[in-house]
Formats: sequence, structure tokens, C-alpha cells
Amino acid sequence: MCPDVQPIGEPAIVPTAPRSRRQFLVAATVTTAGLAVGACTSKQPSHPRVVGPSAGAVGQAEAYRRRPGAPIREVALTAAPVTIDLAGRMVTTWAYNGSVPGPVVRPRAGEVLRARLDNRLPEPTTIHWHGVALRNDMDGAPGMTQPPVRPGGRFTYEFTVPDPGTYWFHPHVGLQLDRGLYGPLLVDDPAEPGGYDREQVVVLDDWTDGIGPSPEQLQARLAAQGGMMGQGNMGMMGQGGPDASPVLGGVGGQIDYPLYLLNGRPPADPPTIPARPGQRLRLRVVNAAAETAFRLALGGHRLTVTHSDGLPVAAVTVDALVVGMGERYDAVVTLGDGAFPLVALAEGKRGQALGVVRTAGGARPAAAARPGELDGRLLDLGELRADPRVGLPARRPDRTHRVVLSGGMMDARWTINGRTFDDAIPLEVREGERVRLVLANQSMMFHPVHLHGHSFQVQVQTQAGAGPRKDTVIVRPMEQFAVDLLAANPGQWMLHCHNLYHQQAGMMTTLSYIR
Ligand SMILES: [Cu+2]
Repeated sequence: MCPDVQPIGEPAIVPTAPRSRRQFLVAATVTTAGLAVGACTSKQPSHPRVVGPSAGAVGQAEAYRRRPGAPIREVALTAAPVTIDLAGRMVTTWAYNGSVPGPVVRPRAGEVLRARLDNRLPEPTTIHWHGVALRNDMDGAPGMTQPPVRPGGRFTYEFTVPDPGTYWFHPHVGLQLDRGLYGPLLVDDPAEPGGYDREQVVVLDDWTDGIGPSPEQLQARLAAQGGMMGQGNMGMMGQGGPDASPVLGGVGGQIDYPLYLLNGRPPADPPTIPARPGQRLRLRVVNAAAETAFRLALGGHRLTVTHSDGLPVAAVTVDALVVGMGERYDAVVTLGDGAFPLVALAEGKRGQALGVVRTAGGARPAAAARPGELDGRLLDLGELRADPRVGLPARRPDRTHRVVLSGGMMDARWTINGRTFDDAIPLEVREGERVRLVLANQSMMFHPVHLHGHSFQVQVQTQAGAGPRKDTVIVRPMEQFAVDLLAANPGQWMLHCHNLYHQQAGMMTTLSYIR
């Protein structure tokens, strides 16, 4: 009997042959349907076996995380159509619990999050808990860790939340993320060291739903775009030119969004963040956009960056920082006296999102306010160092995978190691290994690469092993660097570009535990 291990599909495959994603899906589908018993009688004992989402090892990893008597934090999330007010314009979109962003989900580290999802959308959905090292079968990867939740259906996610920090949740199906389906997941630290007086979540988004082309129309235009670039194709950016971003090493993106939102509000109706002069404000910044990186600054202030993707770093003080899709940064500012523009410039695009940090009376900053800090000292990934509490021990990797990112704006096909997801060859690892991923961008666009279920440590050349822990990292055109992870969370995990349109066009593979 091997009820918790899924053999690889076709007996014809020799044990060492790479298996494609398609072959894995066959096995996964059979198991999901509860028909795996026959497959357990594999006649190839030496055949490497996939550690599937229902494997015993997944339950063991969860048991290791879960403390006896851990409190259960219950939340109810309903994904449904909703009408929202964007500066007086009523727009129908999809959201959680009727608001954009969705509700703040806020467990403490060590608690069990029990989140009931009711799907009142007209299409199937899932929730992915971005950045959380959770049990594989709760990861929300459709067709991989669970069947998608059908319209009218319900699914309850239940998992231990191991690490404090700033995370978020969103669907992992189709183009749903480019509507209003996202929300912050803040995991409190029972031993929070503090160092701030108040905090504010800042969720950034690029917005088209109900105002510009639909996400489906944008996807179709990207697919049909070869040869049409820069010809005024509605909703599309030109290539390069004045909109190019030196920080991102090229274009900011391909989609020219009509609006950018900060906590669900456009610049014409910015949210106010109230505080008192002299207070230390902790900003928890989440980029929930589908296709836009943001350059964030607070007029008249410097930002002391304390966390990347939820995990602590040695503090670095800058004027501005660029946040890629899926990334999070926490930064502390000591507030002056007045009303200050919190600006998130759409990097390499036109437009911006805006909030107002107000500690005193005075005029509201203009919707197009461009504080000088945006052009000041920018955070560089290479200067971040993991806090020693979360750094990986120095160790040579047991296994190295190259992750080549390629594709082009002219053919709208984006690949990892030359393959789109439907044909991808999983990156195999074994539990306990130190795994190195060499991220190599061989395309002319930046890619925020996101790994599910783990955070890796960026390997900085000047000080090997000491870079920040992250789960999403921007890889610029023609750039290459390594990230290391400890393979301590068995299962099948998505590795993909967090540009939603690149992901949908194939830029996704699997980090696949075998044994
Ligand atoms: Cu990409």
C-alpha cells in the first residue's frame, strides 16, 4: 500500500527520464478522483515517486508545524460580483466579501487559519495564500493541489500559519487576479519586537475592470500583438521609448492601465492615513497588481525597510523602493507635521496610485503629486541582508536547477526552460536538500518570479548566502542570479512569473518533491 505517494504516470518512462507536467497531471487527476489504489501497485520500486499534495509527508510537515492546542482562527470569504465606487464611477467587478481589497485576514503565527471560501462567481476559483509555508494541499493551485471550487461551491482551507509577516491571498485561476480578488494576510508575531507606533497596510493594484478593456480582451490583444506594437492598440503600451524603466531594465509592462489604486481607491479619491506628528508608522506594502511594478515614496520622508516578503532584513533607509507584482515590503517612517503624498508610481508606465498620510491640517496633495523622493535613493536588492533569525545556514547546495526565463513580446509565449506550463518538466527535489535555483532571464522584460510554499534566500555575489529571504523576486532582462531554499515543505509547488499575463501565457513550472 502506498496511499500517500503518487507514482509517475506512464510505465514506459524510464526512472531517470524527465517527466512532463502533462504526465504528472494524469497521476494527480486519478488520485483526486479517488482511484489511486490501483496505481499503488507500481512494479517499479526504483522509480522516483512524486510526493503529492495528499502524501503522508505533507501531513507530517504540518504536524511538525502545529502546536498542540493551537488556536483556530476562522474566517469566511465569499468571492462574488460586486459594484464598487472609483471616485464616483460605479464599476462592477469581482471581490471578496464585497470590498476591494478584501478583508484583512489576521492570524497570529502558530495559529491555525480556517478559511471558508464560498464561490459565488460564474466560474471556478481557488485561494492561494501567497508566501505562506503551508501544507501543500491548502495551496490553492488548481489541478495540482486541489480541484477548483465550482460556482456555488464551498471549500474550507485549514492550515497552520508558521511565520509572522505581511502576506496576501488571491485566486490562482485564469485572469481573476486582474479583477478585485485580493486581500492582505497579516500574520502577527507573538514576540513582535515593535519599533513602531502604528501601522498601515498599503495594497497597490493596476485597474482596468469595468473601465478599460476586460482582462480577457487584454489577454487576447497580447496574443494577437505580434507586429502591432506601438500602433495605438487600445490598452497596450508602446515598446521602450520614454516609458522604459532603467530600474526594471526595460519596459514597465505591455498594458497601459487606465487606473492605479491604493487600497482600492484611485488618485482622484485617495485614502487618508491618519497619524500624529513624530509617530513611527509601519507601512506594510503589498503589490497585488497583475502587470505593474510600483515605485513607492512618501513625500518629505525616508523609508526604513525592515522586511522583504514578510521576513526581516537588516534595516536599510532609502527614499523610494520598487515593488514587483506579488512582492511585499515593510518600511517604517517617522512622521513629520502635515499632509504628505504617499505615491506609488506605475514604474515604466504612465500614472500612479496615491494615498495621503495626514498628521495635521492643510491641503490635500494633488492627484498627480510627484514628490522628489521618487527620484532619490532607490532600494537595491543587492543591499538587503536577511536578519540572522531567518537566514539560511551556510551550506553548499545538494542540487541546482537552472530556471531560464524566455519569451518575447512579439509572440506572446512565455516559457521556463523553453517550455510552457502545459508541457513543463518539473524541477525535482528531495526533502531535506538545499536546493539552488539559478534564475536566468533571457528575455527583454522583467519577471517577478514567485515560488509557492517556500521562501528562498537571494544569493548575493559579494556576500554569498546573506541576501534577503523572499518568495518573489524581480529578475531583470538578461540578468542571472541564484536563490537557495531548504526543501522542507514536501509537495508539488508552483514556480511562476507573477506577471499574470506571462503566467497565463505559459511561464510556470513545478518544484516537485520526489522520493
Ligand atoms: Cu514574466
